[in-house]
Amino acid sequence: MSSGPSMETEFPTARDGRAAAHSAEAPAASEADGDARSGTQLARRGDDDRDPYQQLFNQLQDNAGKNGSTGAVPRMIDIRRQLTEFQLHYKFGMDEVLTKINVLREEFEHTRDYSPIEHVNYRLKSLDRILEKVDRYGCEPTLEGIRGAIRDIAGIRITCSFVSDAYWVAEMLCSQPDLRVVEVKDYIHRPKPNGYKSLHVIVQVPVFLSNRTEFVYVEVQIRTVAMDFWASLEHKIYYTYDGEVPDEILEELHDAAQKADALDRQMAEIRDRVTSLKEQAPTSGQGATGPTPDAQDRPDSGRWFPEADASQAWRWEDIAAQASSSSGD
Ligand code: 0O2
Repeated sequence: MSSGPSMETEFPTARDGRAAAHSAEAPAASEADGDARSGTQLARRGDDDRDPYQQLFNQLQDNAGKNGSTGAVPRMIDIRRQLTEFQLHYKFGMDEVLTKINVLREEFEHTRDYSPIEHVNYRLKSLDRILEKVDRYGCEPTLEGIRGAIRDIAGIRITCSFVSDAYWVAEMLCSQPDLRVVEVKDYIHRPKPNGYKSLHVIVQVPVFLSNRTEFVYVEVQIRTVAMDFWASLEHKIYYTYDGEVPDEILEELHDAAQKADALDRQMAEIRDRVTSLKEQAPTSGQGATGPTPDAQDRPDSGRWFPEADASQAWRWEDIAAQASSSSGD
């Protein structure tokens, strides 16, 4: 069952120097999270060593012991299995959402003149980046802690032509009954101080495993081509300078963000003008352009499909008929 966007609270420093928005009531990501206390105890055991890698490793090693793995090699194999399983569930969740997006995309491509979706990219966050965030958030470096607090391990990015398309796509996704909408971060309406714009929808998707159902967080970022261009460059610059971007570059980036915004507005205006001109234009066969040409005088579709007006879809009978007529049978 889907729920509305949740309340936001503040978490420590984000990349734009501001506190990062995070859900105050992040629900448990999994129905099978099990006994989170075991993870907490292990994290405490590593209190004198705050390295999140070490703490996570302690937990995995402990789990391996509980699973009956004895000896260094079986333990290492078990640890690797735990990590692979953890990551796989995010991949499964991401695949589920990607399928939904592809269904929308193909439906638009095949049944309408226009698709609001331009490109789709996706990624799974690396363990390094996950632990970096664990450190920044100050959450437990355990599988349970990570599962509950880090919600962009599975990330999908949808690029659209227009701002209105971004909201349209978000609406179509959020209305799917099997997705739980956990939070919507509208950085289009309220850009980050550095100029970052994007619509982030955090959902939980059910993943049906052999013995249980897990609800996995997937972050879907939806933005225009112009916003994406800006964000990709800013991301590279941010990492080039290891987060310490000089002020003049930050100013230039901010200026570029405003230009990207102006471009989005201009493109939307052009689209609106073209749409209204199209609506005013006489439809073929009804006026100034003269009568509808005979099927054989029309471009390809006319030649292939004598009843082209009835359907744009390829029909086997038409293809067979065309093939036999062109072979002179
Ligand atoms: P990557 O390489 O995509 O994994 P926080 O991540 O703590 O700053 P929070 O609340 O966890 O913030 O999530 P938020 O703000 O929704 O950001 C999640 C993702 O959005 C980031 O993941 C980026 O992909 C993108 N993002 C957010 N802010 C910016 C920004 O200012 N510039 C750019 N280019 N992208 C941004 P990662 O983990 O930072 O990066």
